[in-house]
Amino acid sequence: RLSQTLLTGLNKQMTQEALAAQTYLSFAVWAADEGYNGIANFLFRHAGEERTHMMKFLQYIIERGAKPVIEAVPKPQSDPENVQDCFERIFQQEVGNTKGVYKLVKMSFEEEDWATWHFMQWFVQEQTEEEALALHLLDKIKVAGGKDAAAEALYTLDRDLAQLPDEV
Ligand code: OFO
Repeated sequence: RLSQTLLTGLNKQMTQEALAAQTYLSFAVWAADEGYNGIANFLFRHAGEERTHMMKFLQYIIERGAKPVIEAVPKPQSDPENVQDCFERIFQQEVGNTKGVYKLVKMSFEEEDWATWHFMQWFVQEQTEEEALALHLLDKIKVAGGKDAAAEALYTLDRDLAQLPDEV
């Protein structure tokens, strides 16, 4: 059975994933409003991924015979200043989420709860991919001129992000 400490930790991370989904959602709305429909599309899809992560935690807690608690989700951040700021904040959010994931890996290791340790490995891999993707996009934006990127470069990025393949 899950210990109370691990249950609290997993539940907290579940809420964190819900917050990540809300942040992607609110940034997607911002991008759509600014006319970046490809970026908005990418962010909307990613909001869906984060919700899937939230559900993974929820289902795992149930599977282990415990009861998840659906908490209030904090308000997402205010709108980004520009496209570079948008992806910088996304990267920071992913870094924060990775810290939460690592904490759970450490806790499950210390408790010798190998089921939870194993469950968390998927998230370790996922966070590596998500941080790499956010960094890759940030590099692209920086090469294009950062916050002063030319309209043409942003147009290309916007078009590319509309086509980026989905992954869950
Ligand atoms: Fe849930 O993977 Fe990003 O945060």
